[in-house]
Amino acid sequence: MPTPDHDAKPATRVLGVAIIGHSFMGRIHAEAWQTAPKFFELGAAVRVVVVSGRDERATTEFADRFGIVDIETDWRAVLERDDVDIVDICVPGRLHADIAIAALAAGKHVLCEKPLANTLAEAEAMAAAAEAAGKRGVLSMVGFSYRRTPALAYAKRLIDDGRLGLIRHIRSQYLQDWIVDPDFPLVWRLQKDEAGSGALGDIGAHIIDLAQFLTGQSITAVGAVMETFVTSRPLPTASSGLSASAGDERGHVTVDDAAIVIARTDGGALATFEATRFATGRKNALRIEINGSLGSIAFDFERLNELEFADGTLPDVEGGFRRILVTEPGHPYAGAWWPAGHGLGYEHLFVHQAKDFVDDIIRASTPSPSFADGLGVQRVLDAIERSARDSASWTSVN
Ligand code: SOE
Repeated sequence: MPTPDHDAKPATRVLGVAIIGHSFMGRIHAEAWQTAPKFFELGAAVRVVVVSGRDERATTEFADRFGIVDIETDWRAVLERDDVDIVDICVPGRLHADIAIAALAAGKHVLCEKPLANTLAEAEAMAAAAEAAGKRGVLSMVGFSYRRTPALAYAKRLIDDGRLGLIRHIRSQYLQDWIVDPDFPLVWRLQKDEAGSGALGDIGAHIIDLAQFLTGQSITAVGAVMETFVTSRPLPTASSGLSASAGDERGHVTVDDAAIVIARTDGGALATFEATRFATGRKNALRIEINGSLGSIAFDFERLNELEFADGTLPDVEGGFRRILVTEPGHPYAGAWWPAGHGLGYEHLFVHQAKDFVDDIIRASTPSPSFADGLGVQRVLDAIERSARDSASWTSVN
């Protein structure tokens, strides 16, 4: 007679992921879901079970490359599947609301790329759907991945511990240069109906989220200017991620190339934000500096393993900024990776995002950033666009 196996482990819970989209974000998310369980102890096994894309050949190639067994050419089909627990939305903003709301209604947890939606109305509908789903234990998160940079997560810890004191200034820029060439094609990120807005929503949204997240304060008022420097571009013949080839026909650019914003927060701080794709030489310079009554932090994503910290409580002779290499086992996320000093990259933020979302699902805790946080950012984006349209508050010099 077989003896009962008292040491048998309980069956591991398996979370099935459906990725919608297979371009830049689809790739980095697929990699993240597959890597997270290799480096972090998760309370569940994670399997990417299906990828969905309209182009069957490209979707199949993607599935083969990432070892994903199934593809679907209609995202609706993945919602029918019992082996899908998480729907991961990696497509242009135009589709976010439809997919997220349907997936939540189908009982799937949803991770949605940023910005949450193309319009404030869509973001409101998504946040309402997320709140209702949350009551049924169905969770949602928006992909403001930079929160999961160890240096920024550590900055958050310093601020929460009071090391900066009262926050006076938030000074932030997100600078890229991938469309400086006026003949760079009119990819979806440059079309309002696809992306909602341009530099503002694509990269400005990240620094607005970070400012609110790091300080715990909300932006209450904004003044803004926005500009489209290159108003017509060649239509793309093919595109992948941020690269594309140009055809002979041209079309209108319907989004902003740059946005500059001044703002106030409910904690009494003054903030500035600059988002541009025309900062020649700046590739992915997400920078944020926060000055408080007791100290300051400064960060630049082009040196993502470093955080600068000025401790204003030190004697003057020891003052000023010093560099912290945020790779010690005691720093957020860093202990799961390489020995101190070996450094992480862009893709690791997405691994941390996948890990945190799985942790939330296992613990049944509300993910952060939630769709409500995404809606909060969308309200700021909307106010910025309204302010930029209304030049009434400008004062002429002459
Ligand atoms: C392009 O500007 C882009 O890929 C953004 O869409 C991402 O959100 C940002 O992380 C990097 O740049």
